[in-house]
Amino acid sequence: MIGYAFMGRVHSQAWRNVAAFFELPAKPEMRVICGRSKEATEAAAARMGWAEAVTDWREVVARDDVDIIDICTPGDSHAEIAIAALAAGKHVICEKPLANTVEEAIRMAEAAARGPGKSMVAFNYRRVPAVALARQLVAEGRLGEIRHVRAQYLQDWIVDPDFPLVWRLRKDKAGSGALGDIGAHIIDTAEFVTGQRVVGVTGLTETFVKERPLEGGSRTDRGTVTVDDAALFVGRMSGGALASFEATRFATGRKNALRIELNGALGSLYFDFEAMNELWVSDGGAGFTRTLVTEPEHPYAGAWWPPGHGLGYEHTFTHEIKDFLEAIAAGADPSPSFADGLRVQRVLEAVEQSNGAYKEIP
Ligand code: 4PW
Repeated sequence: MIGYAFMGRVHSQAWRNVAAFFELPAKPEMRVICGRSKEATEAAAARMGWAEAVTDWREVVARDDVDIIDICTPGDSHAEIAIAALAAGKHVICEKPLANTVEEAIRMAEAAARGPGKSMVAFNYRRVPAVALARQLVAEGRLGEIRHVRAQYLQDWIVDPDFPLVWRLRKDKAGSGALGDIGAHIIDTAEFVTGQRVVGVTGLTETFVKERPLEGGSRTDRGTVTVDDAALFVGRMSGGALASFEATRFATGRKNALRIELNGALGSLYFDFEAMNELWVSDGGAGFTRTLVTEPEHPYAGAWWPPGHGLGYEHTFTHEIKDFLEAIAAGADPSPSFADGLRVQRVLEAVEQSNGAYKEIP
């Protein structure tokens, strides 16, 4: 694993626990974790269950006793690490968004297509049982032809103008702001649940707080925010649906509200990650009915607790690692692929470039 911060921690717990809950074709061994600070990486290895800690990712990629590379670094290093790992014959799982630019994502998708290693981009919300169930209902035709996709990802962790200029607020590290960090998730969720692709978009982005305190500096020591705080865009899906997307870190009171609502000719469904064990479905009659997605026959749910006991954010990563390992063992292509990640990247770029199509109302 390369990286040990937020994503490193949540991926680590997935690698640690996956074989305890799922029957797997092979049991992962947590061989080595890599980070820039020796001391912090050693502490992370001890805490999270990695056998060794190193500070040079090239050393990890070159090792014969490593089969899989898990990239949990900021976006500016995804392309270099993933392409080197694939060239060394490793399987690669990479955090989202796949890259910081379309050009990088193209090179990553090309490297993935060359193989022989398998690769996956970590859009973990596909592995929420309720989201996977939503996809099943759409595929079974329960909603009929889909007319509307309404997707939102609402957070509020940077509402305070004195929140520091962390890497997620720097274009050189993160590529974009709310757009790529959380907008990428709702693009993928919309495509996954509907089975349709986003084929065109127009959108707006805004940076509300233009300068923030530098990390580790005083409150008066401020730097420029180089990414968007919020992004709104509308688009068309390949099956004819109209879609709207909203990604913001300024939705005061909303912590991690990834929401999607679909309206079809026969019915609708609604999901909100802040109540992630629930799926709301309407057959077109009076309102929506709640399904608690914790029954053994629901996607992934049978491996865990008795009905009603519920799952959390971390389980989505365990499901992701399980699916990745199964695909590798079967010689199949994991999903979502780097090619899927590239497509999302193209949507993000199109949103950023589309401001020209916006007409101001006098
Ligand atoms: O991938 C997303 C992150 O980059 C996460 O799921 C939530 O939003 C938590 O942090 C950001």
